[in-house]
Amino acid sequence: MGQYQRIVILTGAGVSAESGIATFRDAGGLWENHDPMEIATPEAFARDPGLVYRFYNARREQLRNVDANPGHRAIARLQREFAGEVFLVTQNVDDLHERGGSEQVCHMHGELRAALCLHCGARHRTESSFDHATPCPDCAVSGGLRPDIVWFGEMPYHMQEIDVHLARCDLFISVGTSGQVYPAAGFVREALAAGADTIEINKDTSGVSTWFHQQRQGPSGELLPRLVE
Ligand code: BV8
Repeated sequence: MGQYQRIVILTGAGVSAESGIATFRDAGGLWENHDPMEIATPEAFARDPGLVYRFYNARREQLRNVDANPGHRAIARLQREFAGEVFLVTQNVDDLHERGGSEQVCHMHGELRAALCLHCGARHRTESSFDHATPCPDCAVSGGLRPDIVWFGEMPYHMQEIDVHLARCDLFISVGTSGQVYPAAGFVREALAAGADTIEINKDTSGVSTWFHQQRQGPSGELLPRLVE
């Protein structure tokens, strides 16, 4: 890695899968007989808020029973020890990168541990379940708290910051993502346009594998520590 100055790492559900968290597509695609892709939408929240609150409360609850894995810890070590710059952007909404030791984590799809009040706009950290009846800790109004998660059809967070890092990186590493969801799936092309080398780590191939100079196939929990050592 010594030949690089500025690394961007993109992670997806495959990195958390090593901690036992089901990915979007490997989980047999159903949760309570619903397609997660159908639940992670503003329309689903408007149509059946209880289902959407239950979906995120269950996933937030699951965080109590899992821990960061060697893949998360390898990324955190690289961020600490690499002489140049490492920018970590994740599609994952769990807090496993933070629990693996990463201090800089760009959550482009939001976070399970955050709630957004639609009445006053305040964002709150929360490890507990909440729903329509839960009053906002700031404005005390109930009925306005939603998961602070970027749903399909909503603009991902921090896009300007991400684009700046992609435009100047010399190495782009994508780990554990199926390359099906945009704009994240298009980041490799931005990195290539910047002249960066590109490496994909995945247990299979992805929708964008052909855009990578290197494809390393296998579990991220094994391949990331090898990449970083
Ligand atoms: C937007 C939060 C614009 C929710 C998520 C048609 C064409 C192109 C694009 C679109 C289109 N129609 C609609 C769109 C846009 C849409 C999109 O891309 N849809 C797809 C489905 C076609 N995108 C959006 O809507 C985005 N917003 O475009 O906004 C805009 C512009 C202006 C103004 C307003 C709006 C917003 C997308 C964000 C949605 N929210 N997450 C939640 O978590 O509940 S996305 C969701 O999918 C998760 O974040 C997940 O991380 C992400 C992507 O999935 P992956 O992480 O890749 O996970 P997946 O299960 O798919 O794959 C796992 C991979 O890991 C696999 O490859 C597997 O092989 C690998 N793996 C498994 N185990 C391991 C492993 N690898 C290594 N080791 C292992 N052990």
